[in-house]
Amino acid sequence: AVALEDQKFSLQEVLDTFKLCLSENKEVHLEQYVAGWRGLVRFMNSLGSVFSFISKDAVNKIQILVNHLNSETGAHYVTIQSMVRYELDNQLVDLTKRGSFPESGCRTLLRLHRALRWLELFLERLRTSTEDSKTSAMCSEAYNESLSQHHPWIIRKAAGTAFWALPGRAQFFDVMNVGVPDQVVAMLGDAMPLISEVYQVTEDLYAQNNLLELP
Ligand code: 1Q0
Repeated sequence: AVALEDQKFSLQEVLDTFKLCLSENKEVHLEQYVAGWRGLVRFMNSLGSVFSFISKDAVNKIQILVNHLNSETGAHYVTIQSMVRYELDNQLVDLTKRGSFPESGCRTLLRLHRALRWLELFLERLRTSTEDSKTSAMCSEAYNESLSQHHPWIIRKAAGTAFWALPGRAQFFDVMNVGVPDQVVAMLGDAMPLISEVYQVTEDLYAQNNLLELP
C-alpha cells in the first residue's frame, strides 16, 4: 500500500473540497472548509521550509477549529453560520479587544477567511499569467492587496522574504499536478468562482454581524 504522504498532491482535489463546503442554501460547512485548508497547507509544505512559519500558523488555526468541532458543543460548529450564531448568542467572542476568548471560532476563522482572499487574488493572477510572469510578484501583489493590511510590519517583512523563495511559474504548475499549463488554467477557471463564492458568503455573514475587525 502507498502511504498517504507519498501520494502526489493534486490541487484539483483541494479545490474540490472547497466546492463541497458550500451547501445549496449557501451554508458553509466547517469540516470541509477546514479540509480544504489542510490540503493547501500540504501544498505549501511541499514548496519548502521557508514557508513553515506560515503553515505553522495555518495549522494552529485549523486545529483550533477542529477542536471546536470535536468538543461537546461541536454540533453548533457544523456550519460557519451556526458557529457565529452560537458564539455571539453565548458571548463567546472578544468583540473589541483580546480577552477571555483568544480561541473563539469567529476570530480564528476570520484569519483563514482573510487568507482566502489572498488565495483568490493570487490564483486569479496565476490563471491570467503568461510564461514569463513571476510567481513571487503575483504572490506579493495579491498579499499587498489583502492580508498584509491585517499584519504588522515584522510579519509583512517575513512574508515578503518568503515569497522570493517561491518556485517559478513552470515548476509551480508542475507541483500543482493538474496537467499541462492549459489544463491548469482551465482548472483554475472552474475553481475560481467557487472560491469567490465561499469567500463572499463568509464576508457577508461577518459584515452583517460586525465581525470583520475581531481582535
Ligand atoms: C505559497 C505561498 C504562500 C503564501 C501565503 C501568504 C500568506 C502570508 C501570511 C504570512 C503570515 C503568517 C504568520 C502568522 C500570522 C498571524 O499573525 C496572522 C494573524 O493571526 P493572529 O492569531 O496573530 O491574529 N495569521 C494569519 O493571517 C493567517 C495566515 C494563514 C495563511 C495560510 C496560508 C495557507 C496557504 C496556502 C498556500 C496555498 C498555495 C497556493 C497555491 C495554490 C495552488 C496554486
